[in-house]
Amino acid sequence: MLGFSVVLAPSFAIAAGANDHSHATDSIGEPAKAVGTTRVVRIKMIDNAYEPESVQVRAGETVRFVLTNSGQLLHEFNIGTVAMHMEHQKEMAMMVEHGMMTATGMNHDMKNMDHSQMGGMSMKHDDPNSVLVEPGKTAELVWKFSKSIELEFACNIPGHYEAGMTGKVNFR
Ligand SMILES: [Cu+2]
Repeated sequence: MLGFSVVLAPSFAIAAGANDHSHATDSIGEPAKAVGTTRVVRIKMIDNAYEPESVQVRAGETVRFVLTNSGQLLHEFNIGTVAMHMEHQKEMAMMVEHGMMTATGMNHDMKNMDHSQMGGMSMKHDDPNSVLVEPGKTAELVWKFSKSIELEFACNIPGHYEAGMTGKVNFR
């Protein structure tokens, strides 16, 4: 019995850690409802940058981001720490590799497929702190910021972050 739990403990720790990561949104804030939100921030996406490149927010503030993709490529608006973006870039690269998205859009036929046999990795792009916007489209992300920490909004589609598709969230 002792041997059993010793063997199980490490894998459980890894699973819990992975879960903590994908749902660790409490420190960066949380998704919110647009109802009652007064602050609207419009951000234009181009290939490959945001306009403007920074936003000012207050701790505890709820912001309705209205994101318009004026470029020719698919873009993401993701609120997170630099470490989170680095991690998400690996997931995005995997999704592109598996044909879930192309340079210009989502593969809507595959979006909701169950890829649980792929090493248990979820292939759904359903992170609450992120939205994908196809060329010519407008999407919204309503986010409640919790506390003043180092945050960036970024596009984690392969190559875009490196090309400079990132912006600063400044707490005032
Ligand atoms: Cu992009």
